[in-house]
Amino acid sequence: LKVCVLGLGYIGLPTAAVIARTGAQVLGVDVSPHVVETVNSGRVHIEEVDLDGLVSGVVARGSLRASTQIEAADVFVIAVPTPFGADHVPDIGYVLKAATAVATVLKAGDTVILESTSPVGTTEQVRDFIARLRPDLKVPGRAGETADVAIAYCPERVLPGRILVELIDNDRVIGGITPRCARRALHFYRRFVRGACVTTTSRAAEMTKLTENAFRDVNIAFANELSRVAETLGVDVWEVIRLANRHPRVNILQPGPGVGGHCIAVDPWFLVHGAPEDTQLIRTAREVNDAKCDHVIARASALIAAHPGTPVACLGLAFKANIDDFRESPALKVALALAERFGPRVQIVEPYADTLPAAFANTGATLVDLDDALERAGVMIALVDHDLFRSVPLEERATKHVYDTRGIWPDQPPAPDTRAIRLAS
Ligand code: SAJ
Repeated sequence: LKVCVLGLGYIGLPTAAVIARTGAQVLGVDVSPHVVETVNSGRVHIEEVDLDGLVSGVVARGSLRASTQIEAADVFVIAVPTPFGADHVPDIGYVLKAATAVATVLKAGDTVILESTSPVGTTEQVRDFIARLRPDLKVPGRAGETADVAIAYCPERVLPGRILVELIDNDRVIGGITPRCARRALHFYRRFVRGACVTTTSRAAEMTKLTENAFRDVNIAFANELSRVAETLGVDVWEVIRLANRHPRVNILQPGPGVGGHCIAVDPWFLVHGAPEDTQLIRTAREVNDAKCDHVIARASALIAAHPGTPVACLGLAFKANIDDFRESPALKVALALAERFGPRVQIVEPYADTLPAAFANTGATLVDLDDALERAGVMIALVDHDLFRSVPLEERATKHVYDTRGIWPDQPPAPDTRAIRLAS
């Protein structure tokens, strides 16, 4: 079996490597010559648990290679980004570009699978696109009709940090343009997926993926809203959530400085865009989570301003705990806003960074290690729940003015002045 994976990012590269391990011949295609060169030398350009060993193994065995040029294959897996443009309008330009490339080498009997998170109807658009580019091939239309190629949607659902485990163990939703397309794609996923593979239509599969991430966003928004309410009422939100979660049917998520990453903060907008009149809750959840980040900036600024001249430690830049991914990170947004306002007073601790991101270049903020920060800083803003930060005992924090946006230190006595802080905005 020859498989071509388009896009060698956080999803495409692990997927290509896992398929290559099953013995298939895999070609990974990426627009970046740097990525192609890195993979061909058996190395990886992204951090993911155990990915380096897997990639070096399959490249050494000759089952995975990379190129900037597409080649003929039996199965094409499209795993390119689907960002949104102005006004949160989804941009499927990379998907259509990948489909154009596939169309140049597509032949009867092939299967095309879209994995990128996409607005409902995108897989049908890919089908129409291929039909226009390749009128010699019969694309799938109605159930029961024969077609030359199969086209399906199968969303990735893996969690960064657990990608290799979840690629294999998670259940997969496989949506065909027709039931035959779904069955062909199912046959492919069965090669490496241990979880259940459930077939449906491409539109239902597209909406399922968006629904999963919107569900999480709405639930995080609930927790973030509670944290604002608790602040106003002078109650410890972490305790309230712990207590409420003792109810057998209540399971509240954790408040934080906002929602980051490339998925949860983006995908709900695809639903809003698809049905703007019907998405008040989903849209509001997005707004609540974005506003939480601004609220944290205002509150942290007020705490810092209340202690003139005191060095400030911002703990964490990553978009969530224990990963090196800073994409769309609320922690980074908060730290940058504080660095821009308070300059060299701001020290940043991020165990997953060797240098500060370029955006901090002219702020005067510095990257320091945790010990230095604990020694010098009088104000501490905890932005990411990395294990390293959780491990700081109370005696190293007791004398500091702490704003713990993630609830990582339940034993931290509220600093007398944090409760009373008047918001700058
Ligand atoms: N967050 C909170 N409070 C929580 C949980 C998360 O503030 O209680 C924040 C995180 O700190 C982070 C953001 O939400 O900033 C997103 O983190 P996450 O762990 O919820 O999700 P991602 O973006 O790493 O991965 C999600 C997953 N989707 C779901 O759990 C429904 C993953 O399974 C998807 O494959 C991935 O999106 C994706 O690629 O779509």
